[in-house]
Amino acid sequence: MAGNGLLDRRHFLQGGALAAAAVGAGGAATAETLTKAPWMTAPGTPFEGYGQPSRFEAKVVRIAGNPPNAPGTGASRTPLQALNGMITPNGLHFERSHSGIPDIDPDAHRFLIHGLVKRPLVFTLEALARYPMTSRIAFIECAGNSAVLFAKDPAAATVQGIHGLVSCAEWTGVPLAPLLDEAGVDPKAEWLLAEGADAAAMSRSVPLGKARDDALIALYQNGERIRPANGYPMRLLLPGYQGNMNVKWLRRIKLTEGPTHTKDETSRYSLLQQDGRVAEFKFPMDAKSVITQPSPGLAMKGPGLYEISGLAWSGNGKITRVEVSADGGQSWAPAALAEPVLSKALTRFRLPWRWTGGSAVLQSRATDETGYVQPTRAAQIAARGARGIYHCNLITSWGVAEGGEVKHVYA
Ligand SMILES: Nc1nc2c(c(=O)[nH]1)N[C@H]1C(S)=C(S)[C@@H](COP(=O)(O)O)O[C@H]1N2
Ligand SMILES: [Mo]
Repeated sequence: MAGNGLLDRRHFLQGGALAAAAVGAGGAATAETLTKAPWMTAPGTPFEGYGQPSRFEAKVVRIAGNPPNAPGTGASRTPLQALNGMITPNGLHFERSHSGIPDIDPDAHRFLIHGLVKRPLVFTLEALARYPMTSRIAFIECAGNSAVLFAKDPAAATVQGIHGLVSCAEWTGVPLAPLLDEAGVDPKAEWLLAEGADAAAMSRSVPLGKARDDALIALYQNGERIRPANGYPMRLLLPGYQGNMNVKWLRRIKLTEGPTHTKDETSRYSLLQQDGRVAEFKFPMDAKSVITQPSPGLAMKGPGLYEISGLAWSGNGKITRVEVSADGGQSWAPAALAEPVLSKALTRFRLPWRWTGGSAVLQSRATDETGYVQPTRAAQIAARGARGIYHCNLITSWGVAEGGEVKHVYA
């Protein structure tokens, strides 16, 4: 068994383990023990056209940061500490845009496939929506997520502030491969350029192999039309690839011989190396995990049994293992992975922990089906230097102080 109170995951199933957490009702609890609440004395409110969360959840919101004098560019972050399961509700999916959110009229929008093809094709949304659709659950993570972990001192921030540029949804739409076949791709084409209909006309180069493998023109997000901020009425979904390549408001795919070297794959979203050179085209997001509960801002309420829970994901396949440490990485215990465990989707992990009331350093470490293991902070900085800030997937540490306060620390 791992040190500092980590328990085997079967512990919760053994009888009586949690009795201490329930309010002691004594042996004589009956229906009369419950007082009659005001909401039981009169009928509730009528139904709504589009539902909203309870007013008591008003604090569960994204936090937005926009650079001064740059309206439109910036990001908002998912409140990971307040969510459970693997799916991000649409109103809380993170947003990252380089030139604001365009107000696209779906009837006026057109999507073009051209370049090295036999038959250029133009689609209306209606025409596209007649093709056979598929659904898949996939995370999207901005390659700039968690970059603050390279800073000299630990950021005094929540899991939302540090890691909130990752979300996971069920995306439904038309696979790209049959559309490419219909256009008739020239054998010389090995890449494509995908461009958005925002004022930035943001564009990225995508290898044709990925486009044929599992690329989707997504039209729906968790069952409803994609939200404006996430690409309405259509976006390119490239499961597991860095967020930036998942071009929103997709208007054009151009088949090309080689990469186009657009602004967003040269000035950004590439990896600055120790020697000052830049590694372009690192596309999949490597395996990563983070503990969401407890985490900074969620103080411990007193010694006893807790469930440590968090999220793990890999752009290279399924998560096969998540280990948790309560002693800063000296000893590890395997967490339970909640089903379904899907390739390139967020995976929820859980592990019971008996907190004695003393200090602890909580960490999680993910392994994916390729055998890749999430690195420590020291290892990632040693391998890369502190300037290659994209694709940061190093192990995060939450320090629990005596008294229960939880803070981001470097272990
Ligand atoms: N057209 C367009 N597509 C875009 C962007 C953009 O600014 N314009 N931002 C990219 C970046 S940097 C990221 S991380 C993801 C974010 O997707 P989301 O806003 O749906 O979370 O969209 C990508 N697609
Ligand atoms: Mo991004």
